[in-house]
Amino acid sequence: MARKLNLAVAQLGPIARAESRDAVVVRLIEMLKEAASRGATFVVFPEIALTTFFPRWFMEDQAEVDAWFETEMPNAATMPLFEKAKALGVGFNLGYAELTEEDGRVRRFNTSIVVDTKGNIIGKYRKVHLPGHAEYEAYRPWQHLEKRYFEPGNLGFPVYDVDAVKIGMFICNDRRWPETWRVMGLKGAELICGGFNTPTHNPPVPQHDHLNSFHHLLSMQAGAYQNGAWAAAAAKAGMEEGSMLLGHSCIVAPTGEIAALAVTLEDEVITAACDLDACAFIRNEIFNFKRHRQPQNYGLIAEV
Ligand code: ING
Repeated sequence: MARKLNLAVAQLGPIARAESRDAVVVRLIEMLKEAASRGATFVVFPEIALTTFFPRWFMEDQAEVDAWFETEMPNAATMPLFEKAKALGVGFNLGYAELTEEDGRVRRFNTSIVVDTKGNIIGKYRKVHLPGHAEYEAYRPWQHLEKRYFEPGNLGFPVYDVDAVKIGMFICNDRRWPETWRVMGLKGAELICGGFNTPTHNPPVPQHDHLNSFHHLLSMQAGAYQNGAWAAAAAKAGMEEGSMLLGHSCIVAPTGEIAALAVTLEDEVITAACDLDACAFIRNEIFNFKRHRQPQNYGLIAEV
């Protein structure tokens, strides 16, 4: 009997700067219900899913910056989502901006969590690869200040057992880095998932704007295939406060084939019946790490 995971990806359309977390959570719950109606038991939500993508603005007042962060999870705004998911028996992956205190100091991360079908937070990931810049750059039509507002993640690339499925997370830019995928592949991830906010115009290299979707899908399909894992990415899509964000939320099979693809730039649920046993055809043969890898040649990859 094949081990099946009925998986959904919930793509968000634009979130206005003034849109409240409560209003966004209503949208998330609508998609959660749609996913459950199609039999999904796990839903992938976008990166920084509760608010607009605030790193597009230069802010100097720390209180103004911190208003975009969550200091606890769940909290008043997200509790309805956790409760509805538990009631429907659906787990989920959710991205948000995390403000916390660790080692005696305030820390700020671009974070995501995996929650099981009973509403328990099983694990957390903090975005390792922060794109963009830390200071105001006047030439840009919008900023991309993740290096200003977040620290690089300090949790590595964990893989968690979520209702008996091995799930690892990336966040946005992480998906472009093969190291992200390989670490989780080596840990036996069966599903590698996460959200993204990808402007279709990248000011430093506009020559590649027309390749935006290609690079996104190339990264997802390569990562899935080269590690024999199912992969899923949830976009925050559409024209958000003047910045057109890529859609193409997707579910990719361990073969690298696209199993589901979003076709709008709005709130949209895509689903796939993921045969987790399909990972084995890749993991036991072409990418049988034990039999084929030669790590004594790879040291340079992990050097600082
Ligand atoms: N966003 C983008 C991403 O890596 C980016 C940054 C935009 C990279 C356009 C390349 C081109 O998908 C985030 N949030 O990481």
